[in-house]
Amino acid sequence: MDILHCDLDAFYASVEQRDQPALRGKPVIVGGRPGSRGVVSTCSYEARKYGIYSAMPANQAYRLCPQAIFLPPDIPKYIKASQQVFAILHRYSPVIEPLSIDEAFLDVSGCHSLFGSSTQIAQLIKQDVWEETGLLISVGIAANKFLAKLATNLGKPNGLLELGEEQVREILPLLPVNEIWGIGSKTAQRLKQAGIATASDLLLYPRFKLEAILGSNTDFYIQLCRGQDSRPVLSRSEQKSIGNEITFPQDLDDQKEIEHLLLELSCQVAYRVRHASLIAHTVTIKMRTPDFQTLTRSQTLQQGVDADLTIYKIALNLYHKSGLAGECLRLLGLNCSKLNDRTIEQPALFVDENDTLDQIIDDMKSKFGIDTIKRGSLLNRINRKI
Ligand code: TTP
Ligand code: MG
Repeated sequence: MDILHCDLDAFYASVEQRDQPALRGKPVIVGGRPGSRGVVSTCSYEARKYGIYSAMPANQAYRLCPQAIFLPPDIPKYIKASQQVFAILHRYSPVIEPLSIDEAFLDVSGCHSLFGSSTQIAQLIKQDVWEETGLLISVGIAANKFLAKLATNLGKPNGLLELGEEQVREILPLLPVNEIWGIGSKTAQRLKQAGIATASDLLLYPRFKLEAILGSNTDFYIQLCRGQDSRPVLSRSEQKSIGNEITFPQDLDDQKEIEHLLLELSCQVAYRVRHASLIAHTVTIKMRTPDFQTLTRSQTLQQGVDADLTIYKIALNLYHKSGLAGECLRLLGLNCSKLNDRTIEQPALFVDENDTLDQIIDDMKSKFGIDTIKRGSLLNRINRKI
């Protein structure tokens, strides 16, 4: 039983209750305000008793519980808490797969001699998270990812549940299909129409008929219903690289124009690196000449980078030293590789004034869409075809 699934309880609402003691024990709803068209991001377990859940319209939540305390989300505060929690998880295993801001898988198969059994590791994680962040985290333990996540959900809140073979044999057959990881409400509805309400119903149903509902995922779901899941825990750093490239409609030899495009590529790639909570140790540029010769130039850095202008400076330097500056190109690319998790390594801040600007731009991009904001130096390219 080497797979742990960890998920903070009522995350955003718990952070608010932690910071404002008057809110503890009360129904707290984080998200849109009643009277607006907003929705509930999450709510405290006290509010869940009234039937309130994530994504419910705020107006409906208000009707169910008018005395609830509605709060707007404070995303920077939640990101800080999330980083603290992930730093704790990294103490107990190097093999961590983050699933969301408050949720991750850990493979602890290589960690027992250091920290004890899986249950002991789960206890240590819960204790550290509580003592250092004041938040409760539920942990599920099982032989694979599907069962570990199921264990967390069954144990919540403040859970620590190990699902051994015997418990799996008891619980799994009766598991409603909508609680099987990956089966959304529409698919669950179609399964129910076919008379499939539970995992055991699904296993008894003829495979060829099942395929009409589940398509190419049929065998995967059959395996899950048997309690089998062979997917490994994949840490983010196993993501090999993040990159972008542009093929020009016409060959381009204007050096200033190419430098401009390099800045644009740097901003796009750096944003994706930061968005995945990674930092890069290698920056590579790729250039293709009109006769289809492809040339790459790389720089590997001891300290990881993730800032727009830091990556741009490196890329620009590589371009100038490539021997192709001012030459005609048909393609330009930029790639970041040797990626590390940001929670275990801080990026280099040698252009630190850009960090704040990057953060503001990232915030706006995640709130209003990736194309809504650009650096002023890129503005003259907006609406122009590359
Ligand atoms: P979850 O882990 O799904 O929910 P939770 O932590 O609030 O509650 P629990 O795990 O105990 O069931 O999501 C983590 C955070 O992500 C949540 O606190 C708020 C945010 N979130 C949204 O903003 N919208 C959503 O629809 C969901 C599901 C979550
Ligand atoms: Mg959670």
